[in-house]
Amino acid sequence: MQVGIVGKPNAGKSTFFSAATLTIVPIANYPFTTIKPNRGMSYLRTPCVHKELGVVDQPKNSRCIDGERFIPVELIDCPGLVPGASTGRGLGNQFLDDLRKADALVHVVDASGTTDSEGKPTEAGQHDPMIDVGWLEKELEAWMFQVLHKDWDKTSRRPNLTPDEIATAIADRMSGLGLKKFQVEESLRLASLRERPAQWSKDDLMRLVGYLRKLAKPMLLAANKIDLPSSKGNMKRLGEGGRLTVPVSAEAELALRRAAEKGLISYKPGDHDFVPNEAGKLTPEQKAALEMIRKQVLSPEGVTGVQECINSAFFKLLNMIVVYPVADPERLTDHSGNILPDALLVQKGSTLKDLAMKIHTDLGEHLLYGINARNKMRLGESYVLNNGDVVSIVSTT
Ligand SMILES: Nc1nc2c(ncn2[C@@H]2O[C@H](COP(=O)(O)OP(=O)(O)O)[C@@H](O)[C@H]2O)c(=O)[nH]1
Ligand SMILES: [Mg+2]
Repeated sequence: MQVGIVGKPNAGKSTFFSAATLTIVPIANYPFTTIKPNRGMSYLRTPCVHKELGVVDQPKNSRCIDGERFIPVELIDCPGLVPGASTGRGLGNQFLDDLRKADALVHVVDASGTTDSEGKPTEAGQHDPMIDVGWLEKELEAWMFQVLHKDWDKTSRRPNLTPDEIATAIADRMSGLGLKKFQVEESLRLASLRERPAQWSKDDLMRLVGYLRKLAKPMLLAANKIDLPSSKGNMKRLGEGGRLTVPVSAEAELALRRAAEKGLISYKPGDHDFVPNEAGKLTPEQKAALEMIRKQVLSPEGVTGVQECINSAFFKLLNMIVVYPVADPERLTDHSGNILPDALLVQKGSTLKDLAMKIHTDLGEHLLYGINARNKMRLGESYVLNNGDVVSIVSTT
């Protein structure tokens, strides 16, 4: 699963991306250097189960710091969008390739209103960030509509199309944008479109595309530049309309991570505060800058919001949960004796069988049963996993 960072120029996408992918502690098995210029690894942060289970863990695929598990995830910094991008303005279609790969989107909005729709500076607070939310969603839908509409006459006029054939045809057409057939089926249902597609109006198709966007590219708003005073008034309105909205200061998070990387402060992504390591090491300027972050962001907001965006994208938009597979349910180890080595992300609703298949198809195909490491109860292959489950998988191999 990958999350794309989208928004207009100068909203703070690259600052957000740099902050989110600046890793304070490397994880050996992962290439933490940026994968491609606009790709990088970030972490999810979740309370680790090791304390509750009374063990000291030896994580392999993730890291555990002060009882918090940090699990690697992939981020894409998408090129900036401007109104009319779907008709070729700005970078135009270059965006589509990144969009295709993203399973969910973080829309970085300049909540301070200090840049216009094109990202050019305006007087503080002059631009209404709600306008940016509206046009960006419209642009995404315009793109999807173009893809769907291409060859639509030919597709829709095929005789005697069943609802299933309609869904297949649309899913095939839209597969380039990463849409899945089940998402198409759900969108058709929500749009009350079933049969005779040749008779669907443009409005019908636009309605369909609206649902497709929400299902296939779920999005949250990162209301950025919350450190600027003009953001405060806009925050409330951004939250209206039911969109998941997180107040963010990408710049504050970047500064905190850089200071932590240099060993100047103790700070983990998502912490409510930082602790200067040796006060003497901080220059007066650095000290003042960090105090400012505390005063403008951490004290009033609680956190910088970057970690919350990453967590929300995976846990809320993509409905992921964390499970800990182990080979030995008594000692909670893998075959090499590492305690709670892996924290895996799976979709809510996944079964034990799904987990086994994800770890290895061989394990999935030869699955006998599972063991819940907490109570040593046996689990059938259709057992639905819960967040924080520690399970051992027993197979014939
Ligand atoms: N005050 C403030 N400025 C920010 C914040 N995040 C980014 N910026 C500034 O906004 C400008 C554009 O940022 P950038 O990340 O390059 O935007 P992008 O074009 O969307 O990638 C830069 O001058 C950043 O320093 C923030 O949280 N607060
Ligand atoms: Mg940028």
